[in-house]
Formats: sequence, C-alpha cells, structure tokens
Amino acid sequence: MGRLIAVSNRIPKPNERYSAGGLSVAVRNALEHQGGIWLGWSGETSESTDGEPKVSEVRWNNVDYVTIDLTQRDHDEYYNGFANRALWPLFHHRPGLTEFARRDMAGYYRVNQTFARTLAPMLRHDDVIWVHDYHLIPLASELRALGVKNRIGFFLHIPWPAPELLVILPNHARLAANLACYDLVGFQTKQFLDNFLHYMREEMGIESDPCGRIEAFGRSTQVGVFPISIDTEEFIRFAKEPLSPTSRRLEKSLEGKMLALSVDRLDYSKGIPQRIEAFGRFLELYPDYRHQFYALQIAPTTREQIPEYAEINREVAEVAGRVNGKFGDIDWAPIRYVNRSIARSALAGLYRCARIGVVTPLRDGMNLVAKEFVAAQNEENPGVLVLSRFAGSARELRGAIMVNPYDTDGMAHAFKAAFDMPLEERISRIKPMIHYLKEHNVHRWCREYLEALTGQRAVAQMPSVA
Ligand code: ADQ
Repeated sequence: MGRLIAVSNRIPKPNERYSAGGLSVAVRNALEHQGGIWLGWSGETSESTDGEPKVSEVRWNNVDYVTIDLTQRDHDEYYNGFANRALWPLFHHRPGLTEFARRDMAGYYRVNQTFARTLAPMLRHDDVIWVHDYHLIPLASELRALGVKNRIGFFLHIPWPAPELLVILPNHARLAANLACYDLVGFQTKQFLDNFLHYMREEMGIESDPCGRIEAFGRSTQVGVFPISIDTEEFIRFAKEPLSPTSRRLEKSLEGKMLALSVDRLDYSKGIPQRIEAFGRFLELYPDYRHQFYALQIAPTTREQIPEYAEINREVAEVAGRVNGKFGDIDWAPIRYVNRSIARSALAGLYRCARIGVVTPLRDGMNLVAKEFVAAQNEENPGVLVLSRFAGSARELRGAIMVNPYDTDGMAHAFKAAFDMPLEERISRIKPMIHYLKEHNVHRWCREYLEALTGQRAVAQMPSVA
C-alpha cells in the first residue's frame, strides 16, 4: 500500500496530540506509520480573489496537513446549510428540523469539488484515500470525474436513515450514486447498513450479494459494518491517574451525594431536555431521593450560527431551571448545567466520580461518551451506564441499563435501578464491557477498515457484541 490520504471536514492540529479525540489519534497513527496527507477545512473563512481557495500546508512527523479556507458563502451553504440543516437532522430522523434549499445543495457539491480539485494533483497512483462523514459524501465522484482511479473508502460517523426518510431529500438518488463511487462504504451498525441496502433495493432496484458487494452505476462497491471505538488503554490510564484539580473540586462539591453525569455536545440529537425532564419525574416518583444526588450535565455549545442550536440551548436552560425550581431546596438543587467543554484528560476522572453515566441520545451513530464512561470505571467499585437503545453503542454495550429516551417514566425507573444497584451487579455488568473495549479499541477499528479497503481482509457483516 502507498501513502494514506485522510479527508475530513475538520482536521486536528498537528501538535495537538493529547487533546484530540480517539479517532484523530488512530487516524494520525496510521498516517504517520505509512506517510500521507490529511486534508480538511481550516476552520477559517476568507474571500478568494482569483477564484482559488487559500490552501495551507504543514508537514509534521511524515504527514502533510493540508487545510483549505472556505468563503463565507461556502460556509453558509455547505456547512451551516446542506450538511448541518439538511443531512444532519434528516439522518438523525428529525424531518421536522430539516431545511432543504437547492442553493445550499449546490454549495455542498461546490465545496466537495474544491476539495477534489485541491487533492487530485497531490495524489500518487498507489495512494489509498479514506474519506470521513456526511460533509463529504460526493468527494469520490468528484475525484473520479477528475480521473482519479485510486482506492477510495468512505466511513459514515452518523446514522444512515430509514429509506422512507432518506427519500425526503430531493437529491437522494444522487447521494446514493455518489456513494457507489467508493470502493468501500463503512457504517457504524448493522441497522444503518441495512437501511442503506434496503434503500438500494427498493428505490434503485439494486441487490447486494451475500458478501455485501453492490454492483451499481458501472462500479462495484463493498459495504460493511465498522463500529468505531475509543483509545481504551489511554482512557484507562487517564482514569487511574490521581484526580485532576477539576475532578477533586467536583468530588468535594458532591458532599458524599451520588453523581449522575452526562457529557455531550449541545445538540438536539443527544436528548438533553428529555433526560433532565426524566430527572424531574424521578424526583416526583421517588421523593426520598431529594438531597441524595446531583445530576451534572456538561454540554458545550456547538454550531451556534444555526437557529435550531440556539433553540436547544434555550430549551435546556429552561428545563433545568424548571426542574430545579420545582424540586430544589435552599441548600440543594438536583440539576447542574455547565455550558462548556472539559479537557479530555480531566473527563476520565469525572466519569470515575459518577455513580451513573447517563447517555440517552434520541439517535446517535455510535456515541463515544458511553464507551469512555465504561473504560474509565474502577472495576472494584464501578458506576452504572444508563444508555439509550437508539445509540449505536447500545449494540455492543450490553451491560448497560437500556432506556427509551422518549419514555420519561421508563427513564425515571432506570435511574432508580441504577442508583440502587448492588456492588456485585455493578461489577458483573461493567467487567465484560471493559474487556470488550480493550479488545475492540479505535486502533483495531482503524486497522480493520484499512485492511478491508486495501482488500487484505474480508468484510465482517456482523460485528461481535459485548
Ligand atoms: P459526536 O456527535 O460529537 O460524534 P460522540 O461520539 O459522543 O458524539 O463523541 C464526542 C466526543 O467529544 C467524545 O470523545 C467526548 O469525550 C467529547 N466530548 C463531548 N462532550 C464533551 C464535553 N462537554 N467536554 C469535552 N469533551 C466532550 C459523531 C457522531 C457519533 C459518533 C462519533 C464518532 O455523532 O455518533 O460516535 O462521531 O464516530
């Protein structure tokens, strides 16, 4: 195999090794090992004078980090528009929040073309290209149009929706044809893969063979399931370090009460208002738990320029205030809401302070917080994971208490079961999950994907479960 070329909307800074997430670490390791390029948006907007975007390049440890500035119009139409107001809500089964504009769609294809035009001249014939996520679905077709014949893989980090929702997008057929330009398309779970195959069969009349190959639009594409994971060993190491000042402050402030912890980006897919509402219901059903716990929600704001995100910010603050007003006392309030990010190294200590990890998205491709919470636990005295059945990770983390985030009473009962769970049961639930995550870490995910892309391994259609 030649060099590895990774392409994603955003890329980590070359020297940000320990603040980057597991995905960045794993992809970077692979890039440094084989040599290669990581191409993405710089995060900056600038107006071009000659019609060409501003491209910057930094070389670090065998890897060229290549970033492209977007124009303000590109940013509005591609990023804030089609990617995050059409694809993101629809792929998370929220058609009511989906705003489709043909202008945004044109911007989405235009930016993909810009990425392709920037990348194509840098390629060597044996390079292998790995494209990440919903922002860049058309990239392979744009590269093919420029004559690129290299192997190109795509991995979708978010869900692929049910066919009856996908067809709401006026360009659904074009997106499917775009995917067919890849050699390998990877999904997080079998359900998302099945949704895709179902769509291909029903809408396109295209069947896959038993090994997950589809012949469509004159090309052959392998599809498969590759559940992403975390850098488990690193998380375990962080968790075993002495508590950081942040975790110490948290522990002290608990005054011996139990902690229910949630950590999310502030996004409507994460089910944050529903979860806080369920804590209110829990206190209504079980008033003895007043003064017994704190529910801490850490949720930094994201995608601030998109109206639906300003709305979720307002909604979370409102429901937290209402539950605290109704159930709080002069010396205790159940909900703590922190609207900012926490350093990765401090997160592990926080997870370890918690009796319950509450991870209840309405829909999520995988949800790495659930895996991080499990990996951070002390095996001798672990916390309990309360996990939404609609998170991709629910397929693997079978020792969690599974909940339906739309069922407020069901969640309230789950909180009670988690707070009351005896030590023995907590241990017997957590141990197999930690063992599973040690085996199935993000490095294995990265290796297996790349081996499948380069034809060195057959694609497993059914991953194992914890
Ligand atoms: P996200 O939607 O961002 O990812 P998630 O999988 O939970 O969701 O990953 C978030 C990462 O950011 C975790 O590593 C977490 O530690 C970190 N993070 C979240 N909130 C934080 C906070 N308040 N402070 C500090 N760090 C925080 C998308 C998809 C997911 C999929 C991932 C990876 O939506 O379904 O699991 O990509 O494929």
